[in-house]
Amino acid sequence: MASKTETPKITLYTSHLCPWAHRSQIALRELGLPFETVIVDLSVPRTPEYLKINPRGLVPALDYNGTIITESGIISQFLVDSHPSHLEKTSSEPGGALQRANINFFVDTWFSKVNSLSYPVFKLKAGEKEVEAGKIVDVIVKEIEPLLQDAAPYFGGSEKLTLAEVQTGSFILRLLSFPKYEELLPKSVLTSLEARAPAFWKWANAVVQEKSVTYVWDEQNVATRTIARLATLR
Ligand SMILES: N[C@@H](CCC(=O)N[C@@H](CS)C(=O)NCC(=O)O)C(=O)O
Repeated sequence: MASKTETPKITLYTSHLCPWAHRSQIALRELGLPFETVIVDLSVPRTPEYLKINPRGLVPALDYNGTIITESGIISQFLVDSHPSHLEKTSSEPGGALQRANINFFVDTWFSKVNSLSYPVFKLKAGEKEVEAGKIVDVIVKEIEPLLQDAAPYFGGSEKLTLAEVQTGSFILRLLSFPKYEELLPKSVLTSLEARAPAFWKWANAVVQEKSVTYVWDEQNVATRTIARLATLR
């Protein structure tokens, strides 16, 4: 592998529809690393070539100087560890171990408590979502809001994005965009979050303004395809 100062040769296997792959896109752009993009068409079976790259057949997969790394959370952490930056301190820097623990706790809380509630709500029919969507808001108020009290505007008082936003940003985009489509989430999610989780609301709205978060985001396309896919599941 290249030393930290050399520019690595990177290829990202991705789909711009996938929130997990989107995490890698955010990390690479925020680190300013040049990379090639290979779009994997998820609407057809994976090719034997791609299954050699990622035997699980999932995106994202990262080729970093010829070594393949998979699983989006691990890819982001690897990139951040290989290229020290504003995204996260190293564990040996003063305050680094604690910052890393705090970011890990935030990301773990988002995925274990909030994100896990989202897909069951998407799958319900429009008109049946209000109560279950309210539970997403309740969990954000209880679990996430206290962790963002010092956001300025980003996690832990950071002026710039951190690994916390890299790992969650693509899901924040969806949470703030999907209430525009009643087949996905009710509009009340937004009004409730603004009223009941002001720190989250301010933070989330800053996250979705960032170019590194939005540069591969095509809201209309993602929403339309998600609605179509959910219709086949019901
Ligand atoms: N845990 C994996 C999840 C990746 C994942 O679920 N990717 C989806 C697209 S969003 C995928 O590749 N699905 C394969 C398919 O739809 O056939 C990660 O974080 O990288």
